[in-house]
Amino acid sequence: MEQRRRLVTAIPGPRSQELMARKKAAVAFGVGTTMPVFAAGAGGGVVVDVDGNHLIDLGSGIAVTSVGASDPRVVAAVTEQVRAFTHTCFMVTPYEGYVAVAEALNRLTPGTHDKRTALFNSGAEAVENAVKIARLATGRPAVAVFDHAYHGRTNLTMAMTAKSMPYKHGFGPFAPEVYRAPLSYPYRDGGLSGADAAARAIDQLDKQVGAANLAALVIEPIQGEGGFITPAPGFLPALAGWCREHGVVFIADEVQTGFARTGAWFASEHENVVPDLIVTAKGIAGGLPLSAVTGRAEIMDAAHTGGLGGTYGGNPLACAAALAAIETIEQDGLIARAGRIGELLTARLSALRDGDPRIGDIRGRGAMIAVELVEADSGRPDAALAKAVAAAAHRRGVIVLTCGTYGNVLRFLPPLTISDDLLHDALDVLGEALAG
Ligand code: PLZ
Repeated sequence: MEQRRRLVTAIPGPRSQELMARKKAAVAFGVGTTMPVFAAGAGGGVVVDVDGNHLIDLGSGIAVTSVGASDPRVVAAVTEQVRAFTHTCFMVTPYEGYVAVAEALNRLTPGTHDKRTALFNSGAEAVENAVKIARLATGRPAVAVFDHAYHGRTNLTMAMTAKSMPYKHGFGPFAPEVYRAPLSYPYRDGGLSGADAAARAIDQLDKQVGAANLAALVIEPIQGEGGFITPAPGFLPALAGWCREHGVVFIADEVQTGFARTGAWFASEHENVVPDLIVTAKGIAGGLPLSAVTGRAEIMDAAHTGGLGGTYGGNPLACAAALAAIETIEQDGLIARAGRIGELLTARLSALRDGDPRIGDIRGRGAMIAVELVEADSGRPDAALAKAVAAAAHRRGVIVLTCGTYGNVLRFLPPLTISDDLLHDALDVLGEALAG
């Protein structure tokens, strides 16, 4: 696949417009799309649409295709597996791939303690299971989550997700015993130190819930949908320390930050935090649906036989893809590559910020970088600007996503296989889009 931005029609082209009309007639209105184009192929750092336009991919299908969307090792592994068998159900007649993925996750996740893993299909399903396990292991009901958090769209994870529109609006009532604490948000909390922000959160949880009632504290080490909010140093370790002291299970939701994305296997590692349980999905399986809960054996094994599972959890095709994706990340040095992508993005975005007060903040780690756009005079979130810049980039052939509680954050999550040339071209386009 040619690794170059090339537009041969307007965006969207005629074939995409035809398909969009069919979508409108056949697909539920609630399922939205970021781009008005339909994909025909994807790989490296490029998505090719049905009209033959080559678009630069700065989204990786929301942080999924870290090894690219058609890595030959993933394709070969899945092809071999699909010929052997597509499914038996691990709970009926198990197969080696599932066990091998569990072994790999036990090896790769932070900490040298004895670990166990259970596999599921989606990030939300894994988050739910992590909470189930923590409740059983502790015998406690309550769950602590944070402002701006995103954990999914199922009933329990909607309760855990902070933002109402579009994720929760009208879909209640929500699951009980979920309590929200204030986050560390250096750009907007007056530069509160990590330790002070943690003390504020702990004080609130202590007063309003009580540690003795808390089964788990669930946190994204860098918030994804919430705006790539990167807590001040010390925030995560202080929370983890408090959890340890009070027998609260510390659960890192690394669905978006995990699997090499931030320049480490897991974002928790940047602050030497060892979560009790760690939730993974997205980048784990080269684009196939797979998620996992990995953690301390004594917590994971609290659940009775038959208490955890699901028809498709750890599907053999997804497991084959995951093993190939892990091998690819290791063989191709993609963790270091994520770090270099972060340096390039940060340098180019910093240059754009000089002289442009609308770029309020640049943050994130590795290949997970964002800019928060604000009104130049007031510093208020500027969602309209983010929307306009994203739309202008889309028209010029760059797939870029927005996020944030206020919708004013542009986020960059390219495949780790993208070339420097494509990144520079995309940043040129972004500069033009910002210039209006
Ligand atoms: N936890 C940290 O980022 C998924 C959501 C896109 P699923 N983020 C993308 C959308 O609008 O639905 C996510 C996440 C974190 C959990 C999840 C949920 O993962 O695989 O989408 O269920």
